[in-house]
Amino acid sequence: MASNLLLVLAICTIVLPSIALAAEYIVGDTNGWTIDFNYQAWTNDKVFHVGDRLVFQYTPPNHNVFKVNGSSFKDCIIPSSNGDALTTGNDVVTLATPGKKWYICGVAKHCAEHGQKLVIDVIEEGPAPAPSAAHEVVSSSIRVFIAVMVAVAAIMMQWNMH
Ligand SMILES: *[C@@H]1O[C@H](CO)[C@@H](O)[C@H](O)[C@H]1NC(C)=O
Ligand SMILES: [Cu+2]
Repeated sequence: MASNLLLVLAICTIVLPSIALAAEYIVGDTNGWTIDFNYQAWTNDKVFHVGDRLVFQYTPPNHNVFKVNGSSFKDCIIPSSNGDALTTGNDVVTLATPGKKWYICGVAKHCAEHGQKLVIDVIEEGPAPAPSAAHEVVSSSIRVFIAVMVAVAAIMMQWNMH
């Protein structure tokens, strides 16, 4: 029985941290989604992975969120259909695919004159060989090592009980 528990722990040691790796980002942190904030600077120290989430926080109807393409982003072209906008004030966007993603505010001239626009580059999750991912590779090796040690302990306990 005790060894079964340890085996479950060993599995959790491997599986749970992988799930927890999906990050959630409050866009602009405590500033939220607003005008006259440098979202480009906000992204500088962040790496966005597939599965991560963006949360746009604001007081509706002061702002909204449109996902647009690169050219609409550059020129702040607001889509004509308001139905395409996110408007709850707590808009959660799951980053489902890799590549560049562009978001703008469609209210007044917030995008064109107040910089309320966000562009991010989403990278694929997995064993990325990029140097910036090196620490993640190391930490997952440590997780596997811990899991193996727990499993070995479980097997030894089983022997002792026989
Ligand atoms: C970008 O989106 C706009 C508005 O939906 C559209 O008119 C335009 O053709 C798109 N541009 C590209 C390069 O896809
Ligand atoms: Cu706005």
